[in-house]
Amino acid sequence: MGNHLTPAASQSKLHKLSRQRNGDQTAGDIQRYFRQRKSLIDAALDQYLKSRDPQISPLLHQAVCYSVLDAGKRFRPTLTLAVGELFGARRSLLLPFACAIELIHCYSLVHDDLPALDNDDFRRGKASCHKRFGEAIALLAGDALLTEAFFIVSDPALVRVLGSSLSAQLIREISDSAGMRGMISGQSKELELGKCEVTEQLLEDLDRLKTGALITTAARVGALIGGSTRKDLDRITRYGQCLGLVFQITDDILDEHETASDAQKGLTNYLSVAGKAKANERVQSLFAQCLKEIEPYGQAAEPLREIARYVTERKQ
Ligand code: GRG
Repeated sequence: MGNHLTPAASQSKLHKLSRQRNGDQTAGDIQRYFRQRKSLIDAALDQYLKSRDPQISPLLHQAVCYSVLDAGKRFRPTLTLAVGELFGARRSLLLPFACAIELIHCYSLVHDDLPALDNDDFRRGKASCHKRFGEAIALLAGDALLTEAFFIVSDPALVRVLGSSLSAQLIREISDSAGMRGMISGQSKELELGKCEVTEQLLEDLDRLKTGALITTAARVGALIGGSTRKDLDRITRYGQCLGLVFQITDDILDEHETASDAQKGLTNYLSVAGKAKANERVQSLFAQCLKEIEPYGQAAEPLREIARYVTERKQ
């Protein structure tokens, strides 16, 4: 597993980074910070997925690796690392959870692209999993990714270090946000949108589940592993909730052309209901809320500030 970083070293690195943010090389430093986190996550994902267990069907293995490796922004696992590091969590404990959350995200993309749902031919700049491997294998690859996430975080060696109570809490939180109280419910509600009057509030509630739940959990997991206080956990939860909503609204804005053609088919999202000006306004106000939540952490929260800024201003 990746490099160990002790809580003290992690904090001092963050403080160093924060001090640098006031200097001249700020943008470059923060980019380096995120590039480093992404490489760590990519390396850990490689390690988890590339190991060749002879029991794994070669075609399934290929489809799983195809759907996860060598692409994706790794936004959710980066968030787990950044929050965890703020609270001095050990990176070796954060990485398995960060990777598990990314696997769940990848599974949701594979299943969402299937003809029964979004019917997308392309994902992450290449053919979607079902286009490359067929629907049956794509369905199984998604199932395998979801299951593998829980295999990784229930590793007895990890549970021994975290303690059974915290391990159970983390696993339950992840199941809760990915499952029928979270992401899946959001997706299911979206399928039913045509049956009722669609308001901005209704869409926000739906987006909080479909996209926001896993993002909020990605942040909370970092805080929980770092042993944050209840008050800090509540702050990070609110930060994650606002961030999740920003993520989905900016996604709707980025998909403006798709949104327009969806609207002709009677499909709605935040952009088509609220309009671009209001959607942008909402993004800015949520961004301000994100910043407010992490204000008490001062310079040490600079990576979280940059994550919020990145999501607010993102172009992809
Ligand atoms: C079908 C199980 C299932 C769930 C459906 C999350 C979801 C619910 C579907 C994924 C499709 C979608 C448009 C979700 C909204 C969230 C979103 C913008 C996902 C794309 O995430 P990025 O931009 O993708 O982080 P990368 O490729 O960078 O990881």
